[in-house]
Amino acid sequence: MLRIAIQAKGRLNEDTMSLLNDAGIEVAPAKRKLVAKASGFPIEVLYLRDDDIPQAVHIGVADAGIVGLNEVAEREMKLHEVMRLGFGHCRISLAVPKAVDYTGLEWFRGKCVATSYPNILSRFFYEQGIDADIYEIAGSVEIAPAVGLADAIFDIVSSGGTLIQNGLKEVEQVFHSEAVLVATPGLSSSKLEEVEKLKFRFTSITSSRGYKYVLMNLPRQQVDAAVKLIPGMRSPTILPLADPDWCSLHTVLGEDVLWEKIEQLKALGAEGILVLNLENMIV
Ligand code: PRT
Ligand code: ZN
Repeated sequence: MLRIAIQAKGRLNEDTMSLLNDAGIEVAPAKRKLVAKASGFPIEVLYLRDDDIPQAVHIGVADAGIVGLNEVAEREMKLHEVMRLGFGHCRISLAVPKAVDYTGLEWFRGKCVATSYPNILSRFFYEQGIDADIYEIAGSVEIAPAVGLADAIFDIVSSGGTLIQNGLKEVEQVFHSEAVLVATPGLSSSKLEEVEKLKFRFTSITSSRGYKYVLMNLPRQQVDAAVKLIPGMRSPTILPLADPDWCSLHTVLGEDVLWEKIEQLKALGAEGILVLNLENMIV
């Protein structure tokens, strides 16, 4: 039985729960319980604060965990990174008051920077040869410059709205993060096998994201032209129809090209076009 640590509540919780669910793993949500049994996979879920997940996985209280890369990097714990999960994207950036005439990293020399990520920041400043003071605060980092606690901040940015609201501007993107599946280094081979099975399920879900399954009827004489339109390795499936002049074409299309391709296929005479969601793609 594998024990996996996930965020009890917060930004990663919902996406983590739906990933587990899409992978056929049903688990009771965190209420007052710290540990919940799941069905559909031999797994137990440990609900924790995200800050505590890297250590729990490091010491083996949990065999695996789903957490932001930022937390793993900040705790400086050696963990086995199994896969990136494609959600919880954000960056950790240096930001300064809007009015600052920022000319480059040199600006930070001798300045005081407030952050909840002192380790990532001090590594960065060390690598860049910048000597600055790092002031660690747990929350509401973005208000530090306005109240005179610091000259600048180093904090998570996603849309950038919080910085703007606080009269700050992003000047250096230092660290890019997303949710990752991590495991305890040196797991037993049977547990590692379970982690690999989990990875297989997650990969089939993350691979299908951004794609649609498209099917349509097409005049048979247009098949060659249609095949040329459809990109790359995902060669379409062509099936005969009762009417010999027509066939049915099935393919997988990326959402970025979906509408453009559909318009082109329509121009070739495609009819009865269906666009379906893909749940899994075993690649
Ligand atoms: O209670 P617990 O300790 O578990 O949660 P938490 O409050 O420490 O973390 P939580 O739930 O806020 O975030 C969990 C993880 O989500 C982070 O560690 C990141 O990996 C990821 N993530 C993705 C984010 C954001 N996007 C994000 N925008 N974490 C925080 N923010 C905050 C940021 O701190 C800032 O205040 O959102 C604000 C900036 O957002 P924008 O969109 O205004 O730029
Ligand atoms: Zn936290």
